[in-house]
Amino acid sequence: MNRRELLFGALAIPAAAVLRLQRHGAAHALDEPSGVIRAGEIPPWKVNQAGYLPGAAKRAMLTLRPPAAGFELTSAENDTPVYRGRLAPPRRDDDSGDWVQDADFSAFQSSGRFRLRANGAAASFPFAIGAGVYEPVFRLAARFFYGQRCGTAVALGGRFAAYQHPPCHLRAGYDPSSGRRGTNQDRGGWHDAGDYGRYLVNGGITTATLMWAAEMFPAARRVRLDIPESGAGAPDLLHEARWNLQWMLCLQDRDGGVWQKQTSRVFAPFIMPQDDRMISYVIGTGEAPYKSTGATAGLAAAAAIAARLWRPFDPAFARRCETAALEAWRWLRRFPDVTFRNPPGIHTGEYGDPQLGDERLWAAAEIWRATGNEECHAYFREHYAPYAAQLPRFSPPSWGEVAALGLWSYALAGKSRGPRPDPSIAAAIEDATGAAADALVERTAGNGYRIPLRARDYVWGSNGIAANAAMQLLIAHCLRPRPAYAEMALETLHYLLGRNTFALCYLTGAGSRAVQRPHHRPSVADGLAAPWPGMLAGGPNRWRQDAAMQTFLPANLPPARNYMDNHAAYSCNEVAINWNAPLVFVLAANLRES
Ligand code: G3I
Ligand code: 9MR
Ligand code: ZN
Repeated sequence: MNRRELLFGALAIPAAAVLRLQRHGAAHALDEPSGVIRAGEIPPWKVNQAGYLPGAAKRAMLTLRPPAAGFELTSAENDTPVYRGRLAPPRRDDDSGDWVQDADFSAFQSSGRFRLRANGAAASFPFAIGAGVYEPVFRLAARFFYGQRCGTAVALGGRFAAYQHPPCHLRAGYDPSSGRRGTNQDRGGWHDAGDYGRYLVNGGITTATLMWAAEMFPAARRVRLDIPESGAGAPDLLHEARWNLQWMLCLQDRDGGVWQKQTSRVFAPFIMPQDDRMISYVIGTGEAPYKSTGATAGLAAAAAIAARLWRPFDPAFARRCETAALEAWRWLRRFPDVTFRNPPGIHTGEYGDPQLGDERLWAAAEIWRATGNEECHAYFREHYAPYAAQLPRFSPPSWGEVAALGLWSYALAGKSRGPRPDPSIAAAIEDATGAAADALVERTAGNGYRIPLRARDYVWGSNGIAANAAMQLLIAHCLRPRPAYAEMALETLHYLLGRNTFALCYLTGAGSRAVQRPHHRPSVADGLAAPWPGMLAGGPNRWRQDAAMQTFLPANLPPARNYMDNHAAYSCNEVAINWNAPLVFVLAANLRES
């Protein structure tokens, strides 16, 4: 055992802990145990490191003992003060344990680069105020998906030219759990996360979120992402979503059902994708009907959205998607409740969901909206009510809880062309959505860092929960505009981009102090110092579901502090397509029109 593995900064790691790590199979990953963020190294100013919009509310947080009275905004070029304000009295943020003072400089609306200063504190990182501050961040976060492409060569180009790989995962076959045997030609899609698996359920919500962003925000259709399809006649963001959707269509069987995933049988080690020579197997439930309801509903919903949005650009592809969605629906009527658990011998991600009523509801809503299909409309009318009633109590949508997406799509249909929703149902959904959004607004205003997360939301993927909450507010804003909804969505963006207890930008490649060591195989294996850009880390997870967090983090941290920037800590520092997508959505909503 390497002596370095036994030492962790000033902390000596007991040999027993390292052994425990080895048993978990993670010791190889801990060649350089670092990434625990110590209180003394955290800057006192917490700002959105990417910047603020001139006309929007602008707040930063200061954590300083003893507290300061006033603050200054100074030019980042010559340090001239341009604005002075009073700091709010310190308030305790229970989830992080911080005493936080608000610096509100909303009244200052000029563009430029600035810093915040207060007596007794080092100056903040420089940040921009400008109408276009989120466009480069949007591009970064949206191009993440291109970097996750599987089965093809990837090259980020430009200043990221070093980030590239040749085609990967070209060997495909059927695992016996799929009910089939032999090889197949199923390729493409995106690597799900830090692993190289591809999963239908997660692909469904992710492609849907990106397609909605392209549909709802004209500016998001304009930004060029420099992907192979750029300039090919449709918005780049739609093309990117289509890349994954085409792979999802490959996983639909002739009977309309869809297999759960295509992965190797175990996770690959930390190697580049082209070096992972394991076969990517189509994996099923292990017994008839082999396909799963969650995967089939995910494809049905996403393909229905694609059918609707691709009609003007590529009618043939739109028809193919419509047929796939309708065939998936027929399968769902036969098999409404086939849950998925990993069959014996399969150890990759599960995305197993025991409750599938919300998936069926979402599929019905999207198919009806895309086609006017009467059976789907009837299904939706019969089943929506309990979900609408619970909406104000739901967490934001996630891979396992998609009822809200179905409800919103139904109500949003009233605002666009196509089949008309029943007005009383649409109104009930709008009411519930408003009540849910009001609760998020209230939580945001009451939270020290102005986010809607509660202590119990610091779970695996908490940053995804935050981003989805912001998306939820923006959808509420589309249905029933209220300035507070759009404002509070921005507050969560500030949190993700640096205005948090660690003064850490959770998006790689953005800001001044961003995540350095995410759980992402190419970032570890490529030998480059900086990780791949544009990736949102999972975020604080109070349950510490990996050996690195359990071993290296001090005991009894407040919920929001359960995070370390180490690639072995996959339960707080992995990246994933379904967390990046709502971030892209929120950034899309805040692009400048031009
Ligand atoms: O919400 C509950 C909370 O109520 C409960 O108190 C708490 C304590 O157990 O758990 C919370 O649920 C957590 C859930 O994520 C929240 O979505 C579970 O603990 C946690 O185990 C679960 O983690 C999932 C993880 O896979 C492990 O299955 C993540 O949602 C999911 O995003 C993640 O997905 C993985 C894929 O399997 C493989 N590819 C990478 C991807 C990202 O890490
Ligand atoms: O890399 C895997 C990641 O994508 C998953 O989210 C995580 C939980 O399923 O597992 C990771 O793989 C680890 C495995 O579970 C245990 N052995 C070490 C693997 C890499 O750290
Ligand atoms: Zn691949």
